[in-house]
Amino acid sequence: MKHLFNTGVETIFFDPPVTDTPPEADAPHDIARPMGTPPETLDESGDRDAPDWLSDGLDEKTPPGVEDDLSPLSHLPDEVRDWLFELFQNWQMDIEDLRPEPEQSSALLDRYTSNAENPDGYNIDIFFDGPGWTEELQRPFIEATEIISDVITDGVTDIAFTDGSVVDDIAINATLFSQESTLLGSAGPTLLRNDTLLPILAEIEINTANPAAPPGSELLEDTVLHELLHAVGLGTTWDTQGLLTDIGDEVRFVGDNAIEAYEAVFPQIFATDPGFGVPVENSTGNPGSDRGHWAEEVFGADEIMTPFLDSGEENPLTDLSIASLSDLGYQTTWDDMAIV
Ligand SMILES: [Ca+2]
Ligand SMILES: [Ca+2]
Ligand SMILES: [Ca+2]
Ligand SMILES: [Ca+2]
Ligand SMILES: [Zn+2]
Repeated sequence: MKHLFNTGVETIFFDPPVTDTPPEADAPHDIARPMGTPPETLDESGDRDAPDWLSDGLDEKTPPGVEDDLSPLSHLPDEVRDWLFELFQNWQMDIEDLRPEPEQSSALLDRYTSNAENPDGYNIDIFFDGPGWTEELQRPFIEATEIISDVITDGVTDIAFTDGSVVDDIAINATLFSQESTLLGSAGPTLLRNDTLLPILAEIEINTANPAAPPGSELLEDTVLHELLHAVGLGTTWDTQGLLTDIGDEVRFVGDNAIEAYEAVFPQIFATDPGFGVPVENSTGNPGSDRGHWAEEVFGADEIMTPFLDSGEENPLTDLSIASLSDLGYQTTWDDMAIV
């Protein structure tokens, strides 16, 4: 497990739009962000508090028995409200004029839970932390968490912290940063379940100043999905789970489901591959990219979990990645297909 700590938090780079050229073997290190903490596992006693972003976020929920006052004037001081009502009565003003613009109301979220209508499913609780959030930036997170809740079909064990916070399946802290560079983002679990090694907590950071991936762009959407997949363990807990094999300089993913999907989704590549297992990236020289992605040289723009995302390409989430989630221990749509 000498590389155990390399995949805790990863970094991905954007390759220039004129691609087809393989990415630089030595990705420039000055655009790599400092690596975060490697994932820890919860100890047997489970004896720890939740991080502040989680417990604070939960505290913001309406306490039991207190109803939200949804009156459009409820946020105003009493005397202002009285004055407005007086105006309304005297001048027969339309109450609609006093309502805040719908756009400005509260579409901006502090927190979002995917697949909320099905608590038995895999629910991602994402906390939008720190400055800079807009609806446009939250939208791809909502979409990507719903995609993952669709492909991971069952929930996993609940985890209770000593301060009372409970994580149903996973809680993710999402922040933004702004760095005019080719960096897209980074993500990884920070706490794993001690038995299954499935993530309890994760962090994700997205760069909003990459000129190739501005807010609203498809590349940023792909980035968010890519990073969220890392947050649930894809690429980030492979080593921890013993799913990688080294053959010389080559690294292969040896989970049964992913190997089956490799043959099913990429038959031509599979047929000419003399090696065993799915080719894993090990040539970027960046500890955030190596050992935590499918090989760029092999899968190019045909898989979202390669270390470089391609502008103007679909960068699809394929059954290869979904099957690898089964190898981590999730129940997925790949299992459902395999049963048939
Ligand atoms: Ca659940
Ligand atoms: Ca659960
Ligand atoms: Ca790629
Ligand atoms: Ca895409
Ligand atoms: Zn990545």
